Amino acid sequence: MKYAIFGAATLALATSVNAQSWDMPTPYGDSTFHTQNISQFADDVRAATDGALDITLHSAGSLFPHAEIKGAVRNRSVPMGEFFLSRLSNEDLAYGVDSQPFVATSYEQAQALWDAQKPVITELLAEQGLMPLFSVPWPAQGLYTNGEIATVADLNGLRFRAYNAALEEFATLAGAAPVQIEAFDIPQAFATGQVAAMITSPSTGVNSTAWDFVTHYSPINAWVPKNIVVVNQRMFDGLDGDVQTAVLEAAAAAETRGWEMSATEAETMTAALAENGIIVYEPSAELVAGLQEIGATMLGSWNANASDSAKAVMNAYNN
Ligand code: PCA
Repeated sequence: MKYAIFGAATLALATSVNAQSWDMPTPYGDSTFHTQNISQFADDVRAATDGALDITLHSAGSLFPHAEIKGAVRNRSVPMGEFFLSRLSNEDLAYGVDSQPFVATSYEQAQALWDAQKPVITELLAEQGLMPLFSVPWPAQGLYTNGEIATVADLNGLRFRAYNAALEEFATLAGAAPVQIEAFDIPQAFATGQVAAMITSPSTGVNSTAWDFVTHYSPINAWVPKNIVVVNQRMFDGLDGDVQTAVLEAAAAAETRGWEMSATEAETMTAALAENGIIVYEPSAELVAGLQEIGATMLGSWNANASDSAKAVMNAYNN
């Protein structure tokens, strides 16, 4: 048996002198545009390196649960991985700026925020031996409920699906009851009555067939949160120079392509929600005012708790 394994390894080495297989976990499912984008990234790397670096995607949290992906890359259980950037806000609020309501609400603002955030979080991640490769936003986040929501008071007491600390705070301030659920588990959570409302993108709404469990959607567009793909620096440094270049070039292409895919999805997936019977309505002025008030409260506590790094991001963004 030992000999058989040795034989297979020798054969693989013979094919390409330094051929490497890398596993890459993501929490999101195969139909998610982010997953399609990183799948293209893996294809690009494979093609550009003649198969010397073969990245295998493990979607929907199949290799590591979302909460463990960053740590798995850090301790080199896997060389690279994707996760929701603002989930790291418990380490430093610099990671969470994109999930603060009404700070950056359009793609243009999201891009300016990423420009401000990138150097700061690159430094923070470097302290953990991690290097960001690319970051791509979800479409702006909207409100899914049963029945129309006219004011914040209508959210009172609703069991509300959350995906990070900021959304949990938002739901709590709206008088709702937040429950943390991974994107992939949304249909199940609604079907079993764990939750009755959520804020997420039109993409995730469509990917989870939201029309099966809610009737209404309002594009409140209060924030544009991002995924990030990181690589373990030591693993990256161990690659041949031309392979490193191929990875960085494919990463830059993936970031550009991902932002374009996201903008397209904002349109097409909102239309798909309506086509599948969901009533899409503009939020009332009163609802927007109530949500903005929650955003202002959250920004107050964010400012009170922000590290120097977090403040540096916000200052760079605002100036
Ligand atoms: N979809 C992911 C993160 C933000 C989004 O639009 C989710 O709902 O978990």
